[in-house]
Amino acid sequence: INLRTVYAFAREMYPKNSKETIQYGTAGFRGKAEFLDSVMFRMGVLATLRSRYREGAVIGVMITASHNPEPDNGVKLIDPKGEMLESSWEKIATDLVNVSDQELEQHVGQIIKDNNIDVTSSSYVYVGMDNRYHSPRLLKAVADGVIALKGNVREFGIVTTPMMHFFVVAANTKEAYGKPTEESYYEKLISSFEKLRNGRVENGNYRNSLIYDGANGVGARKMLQFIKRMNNSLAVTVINQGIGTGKINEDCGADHVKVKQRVPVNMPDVEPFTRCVSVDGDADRVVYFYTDDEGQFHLLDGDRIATLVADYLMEQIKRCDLNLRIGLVQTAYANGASTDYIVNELKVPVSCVPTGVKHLHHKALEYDVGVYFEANGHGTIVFSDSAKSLIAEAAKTNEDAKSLLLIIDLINETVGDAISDMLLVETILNHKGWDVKDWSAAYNDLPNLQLKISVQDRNVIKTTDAERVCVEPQGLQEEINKVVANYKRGRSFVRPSGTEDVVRVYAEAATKEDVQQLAYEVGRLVQ
Ligand code: NG1
Ligand code: ZN
Repeated sequence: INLRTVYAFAREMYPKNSKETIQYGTAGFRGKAEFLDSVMFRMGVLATLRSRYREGAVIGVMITASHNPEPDNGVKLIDPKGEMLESSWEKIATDLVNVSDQELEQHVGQIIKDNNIDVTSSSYVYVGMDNRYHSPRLLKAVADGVIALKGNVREFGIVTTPMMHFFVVAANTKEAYGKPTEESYYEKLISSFEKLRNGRVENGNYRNSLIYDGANGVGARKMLQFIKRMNNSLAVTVINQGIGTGKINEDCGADHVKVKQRVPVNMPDVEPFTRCVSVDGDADRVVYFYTDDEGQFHLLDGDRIATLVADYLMEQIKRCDLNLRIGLVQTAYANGASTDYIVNELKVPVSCVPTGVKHLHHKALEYDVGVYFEANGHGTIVFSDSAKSLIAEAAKTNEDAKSLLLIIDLINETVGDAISDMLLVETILNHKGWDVKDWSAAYNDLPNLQLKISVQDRNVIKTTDAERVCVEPQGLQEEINKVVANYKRGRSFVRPSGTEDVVRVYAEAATKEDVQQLAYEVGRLVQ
């Protein structure tokens, strides 16, 4: 391998056109698409090196900016077991994308040397993208990065983020998991879903129809594929399909519905209490919502999904008479009412970790059954190996344990998967015979609000205690405490976003008026 080629490719085709330092953040690199060509090329290079470092295991590259607006794009790397890129390599990634074109050749040489990488060994990179109009161009840049190092690349075209994670795991774990193909992904989810339904499409208050907001993204396209392959087990109406002028995530999608607490555009006229879901631009987040008979909007967010799932799994585990430790993981954005419900009603251990699924995932692995969700709808459930073998053993004689095995198959354990999570919620609601009213009855969300504040340098804000306490700038936390103390059930915190150039303010309080005032007052302290 001649590293001159890397430099030549970079200079000729993917020159670095931005001087701003960018960081591998909560979800990889993100920014305006026009500045990302060189980043993508270099990530193709890095993915190849990572694959060689991991003895030829498949590494995934996903091109997406998730819930960000359409002009943005981004890239994240997927490690061999489907997890997010190991944190020590995040730093390598950050350094690599920030060096100048002139330094590139030498810098790549240094990475190879520091990590003892055998550049003659084989490597495999899988790459996929969302349906933003600039994604194909950026995908080519990633592929060229792989080619510059004489690696192997397989392009998957337009796929969801969780599908990419599935492909990587399927490729690296030869047996059991399925093939690394789109068809195999559909087959795995649909067959377990339909076996769990067992022909019973409706039950009690549960109806099998729902509205699905695809955010004009890849989640819409893939849901249409699901519908084609399902035997009418679920009647899904897809809105914001990404056909026509609608922009990705614009006035629609999971982030819009969650943050604005409002229905998406193009909502058809439906009966009150109709179950609706919104996914985000790369379909790794899902939230439910409905409108009541007074036209009032109601959100059933990630906290709601987590509590529903934990409650159901506990019940199933008890019925199977298995001794498994179940735990829940949340972030500071979790509604206080949901945490109270978990502690007082479910009586399940619950922990709070910093924002970003890698933190949640990591913590969830400490339990036999770890349920983790961000309030925004990003999450999944992980089962330890020993839990899986206990359940499999029990399934030989016990029907409930058999269903649990199917539930495990339905879950995309590698990462939050909007469609898989939705099918899981549908399964549980059907099992319980619940409609959205029944589901909502568990607890009442405290009114809450999120603000984005633009500041000169968001990184002057430093936090601790899972981001709930601000340690810098000095004195800010005391000010926040003083304000919060004036509100019944008040809670508020601030932190710099890892995906946008803003400081986020979160507030919750006993009433809507209070929460608005509280968020405003805390926002003023930050400005
Ligand atoms: P930042 O921008 O760091 O707040 C957002 C979400 C995260 C996570 C990432 C990745 C909130 C408050 N934050 O991160 O939970 O989903 O995007 O997509 O929802
Ligand atoms: Zn996403």
